[in-house]
Amino acid sequence: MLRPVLTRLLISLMACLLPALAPAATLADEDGYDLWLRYIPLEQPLADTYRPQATALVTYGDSPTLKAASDELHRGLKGLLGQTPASTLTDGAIVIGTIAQAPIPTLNITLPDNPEAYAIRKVTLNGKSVTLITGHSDQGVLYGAFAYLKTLQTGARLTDVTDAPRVKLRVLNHWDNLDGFVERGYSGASIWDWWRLPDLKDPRYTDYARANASIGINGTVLNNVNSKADSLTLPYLHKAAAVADILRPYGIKVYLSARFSAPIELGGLPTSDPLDPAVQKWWQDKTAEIYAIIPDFGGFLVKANSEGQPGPQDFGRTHADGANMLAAALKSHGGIVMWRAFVYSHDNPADRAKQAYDEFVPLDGTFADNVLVQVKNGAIDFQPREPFHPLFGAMPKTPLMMEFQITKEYLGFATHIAYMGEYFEETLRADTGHGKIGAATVAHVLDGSLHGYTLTGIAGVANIGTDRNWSGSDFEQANWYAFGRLAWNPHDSARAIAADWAKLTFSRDDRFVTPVTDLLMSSRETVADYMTPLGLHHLMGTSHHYGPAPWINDLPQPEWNPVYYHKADRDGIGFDRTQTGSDALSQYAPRAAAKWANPKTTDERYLLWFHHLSWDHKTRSGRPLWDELALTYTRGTSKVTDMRRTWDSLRPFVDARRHQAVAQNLKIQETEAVWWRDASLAYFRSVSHRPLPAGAPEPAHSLEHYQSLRFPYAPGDPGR
Ligand code: GCW
Repeated sequence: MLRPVLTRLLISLMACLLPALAPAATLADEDGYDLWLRYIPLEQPLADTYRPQATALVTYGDSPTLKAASDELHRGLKGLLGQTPASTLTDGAIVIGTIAQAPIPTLNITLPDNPEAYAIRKVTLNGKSVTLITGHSDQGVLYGAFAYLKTLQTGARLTDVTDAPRVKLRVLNHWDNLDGFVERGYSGASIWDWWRLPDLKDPRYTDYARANASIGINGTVLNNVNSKADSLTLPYLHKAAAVADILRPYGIKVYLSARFSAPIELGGLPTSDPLDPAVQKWWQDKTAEIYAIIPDFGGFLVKANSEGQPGPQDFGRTHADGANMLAAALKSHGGIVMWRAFVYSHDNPADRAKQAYDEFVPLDGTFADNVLVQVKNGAIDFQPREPFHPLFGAMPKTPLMMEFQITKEYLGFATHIAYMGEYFEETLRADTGHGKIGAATVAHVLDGSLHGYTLTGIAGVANIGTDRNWSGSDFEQANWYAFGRLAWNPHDSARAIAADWAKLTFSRDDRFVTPVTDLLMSSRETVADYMTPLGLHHLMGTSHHYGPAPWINDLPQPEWNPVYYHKADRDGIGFDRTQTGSDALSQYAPRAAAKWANPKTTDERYLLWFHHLSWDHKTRSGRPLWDELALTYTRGTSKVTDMRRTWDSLRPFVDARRHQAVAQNLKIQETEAVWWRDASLAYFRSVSHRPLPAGAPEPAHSLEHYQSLRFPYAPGDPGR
């Protein structure tokens, strides 16, 4: 009696499992080079009316950008549908061209008033039923082509689409040095082979351009903000021009980080005082020289009077004096200045979190109209969690642009999975309190709608290098992808973007997409839990920023020491930024500040950022703060174990090579999460003198062991 039941059970179990396991046999190994542009054959028919027969692809107009669009569609359609389209107008054809290009005006398509807008429409042209991809500009058409291919690849239903970016400048910042080293780079060396440029025409540069254009990125700063003046010399300008030539058809402009002291270092002038006429002339001549070589040069990014970099304050001038001098040189050429607000000073005793606001708010309204002030997402430095920077919303007369960090200096480098899309979204959706509820988020500052900025921008510190998979790991690609999508539309959904990325990069199967999207969406919180729980910040090792070192207290600048940030002692922990402390809270508009003013009502993920509290402080769970801290660390580590399990269960949907690569990283992440927990708790226990609560395991090693660890060869460390 039992046997047939068991057999039936077994058969139905197999029936459930087999389809799930089926894909594995057929999945060819991939190395990640193709990113989200894999164009592998569509495994199931698409039901929608836009499914191309791939009979034809017709281009109206002729330009390098239209050629790039047409090449991409050829490549995509051939890969996805297995056929190379012809070029005659037939039913089912895809037609591309700008809205002004005959015969497209006859179709009366309307587009938003934005030069980069595009539309995809099912239309009848010369009696043929075709899919039209059009835009005001060739660049718009290119974006439409990528959007069309994305829809095919994700298996979405293609209805009429009209879209335009909400932000003008969508820019990558490479922290790449001229010798190939990438500051905070975890994916190999710089992709810019300055030595062999300008002769080198690396096909990788074209693929870089394709990948960036596919997510709407339209600018790239080639060199590190900690810059060398050499990048402004003629030979290096020719090298940058060679890169610009390759990127141009893809609508990507080249920018350079400019060293403020270049007039002294290159020009032999005694000063780089921005009010000195000879200095002004030097920059005007230099700028003219650049435009003669790179006619569509984007402009300069400047880190000045920050972490030892030269700047206008060396001559008693302000940041605005410095930015405006460069802006004047760029103005007639159409260039812009991105002036960074990442400033803090060792001789300023004020809370580091307050210094940029104090310095820049008084300058509001004094910057030239081709200057943007580039502000990091938070007031300290790309920590696993930071409240949004109080400058957002506080400079109504100065376009502020965002600086996100795509490369994960403080979130486990390229090894740990931490989906930055979710982090970016958290910042973008934060209510600044500087306007109507629902219309005054950080995203509304950036898209210009809150203060009527006409110049808008979002920058991201790139995570791209020479690694075959570009970003140091397959999952790092998600952060590059999400950055581009959110720069295009800062109101977009990080979850929807994660799902798209998972489909494009691995599999469209729901049994894969749902768990991977969930994994991505919770991954950054997991990292915050095991590195910097409850609003702690800046607890990592000196210089390399790899691993925990909350005990460091002997560095010359106070704010370089983790103890400056956590202030833990026998009685309690946390940085009091309320009125009784540094009062950094007062830099926020009242509505935003109110959320964080009282520890009882503060979202506990920000608790110790704003409050110094007794170890006995009762948290929302009812547990005392000490226990809550220990259990949050522990929760973080067990969530990494869950991530490993999830990934293991997804083996059938991923080629063996990439599955294994990710699995190996997750194993490292699990080990390092435990290290973070154990080292941090061993230290905080030595300060609090409290026993670990039930559920928080005893650290594997002594505190002295963790304190003795050294990492002289950590990647990306500028001090090594
Ligand atoms: O996050 C810190 C980094 C530095 C970086 C600096 C900055 C480019 O540790 O490596 O320098 O910020 O943003 O200027």
